[in-house]
Amino acid sequence: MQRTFAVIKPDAVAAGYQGAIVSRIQESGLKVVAMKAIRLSEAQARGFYHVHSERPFFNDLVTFMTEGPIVAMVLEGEDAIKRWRDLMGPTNASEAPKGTLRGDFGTNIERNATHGSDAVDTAAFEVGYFFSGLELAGL
Ligand code: IDP
Ligand code: MG
Repeated sequence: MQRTFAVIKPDAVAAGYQGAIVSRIQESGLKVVAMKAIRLSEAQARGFYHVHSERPFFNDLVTFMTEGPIVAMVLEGEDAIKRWRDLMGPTNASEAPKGTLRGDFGTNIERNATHGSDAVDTAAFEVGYFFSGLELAGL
């Protein structure tokens, strides 16, 4: 069993795609073990994406991620990190195949509907950044 961190980004929440995206997660067999809607502050978004702080798109990314509420989730299943990345599709939503979440619900390389951890260590950091132990217990 593995856990990964997932986000429905502000573009997809504003468009009302939360329900469809959660359905696709559940249909894939991944279990939603924690979920909350929040609006990130600028500092919180910068902290979440700190690995990208030197990238040219960082400031735009922070602006995007703070423009409205997000839905943060912890997903569980065998090989959950890779399975969630596969369900999302490639980063650039304008090139993502139909049938992937980014292909179906995203717009472009920035406004791409969803986030997913890319490795065991980033999943651990991201789950802990958004959820306390109490919020993860008992499910
Ligand atoms: P990922 O979300 O597929 O793991 P990353 O390279 O980790 O992709 O980038 C994090 C997020 O930053 C992307 O999901 C996207 O929203 C945004 N992003 C990535 N590359 C670019 C870019 O070249 N221009 C604008 N935004 C980008
Ligand atoms: Mg990434």
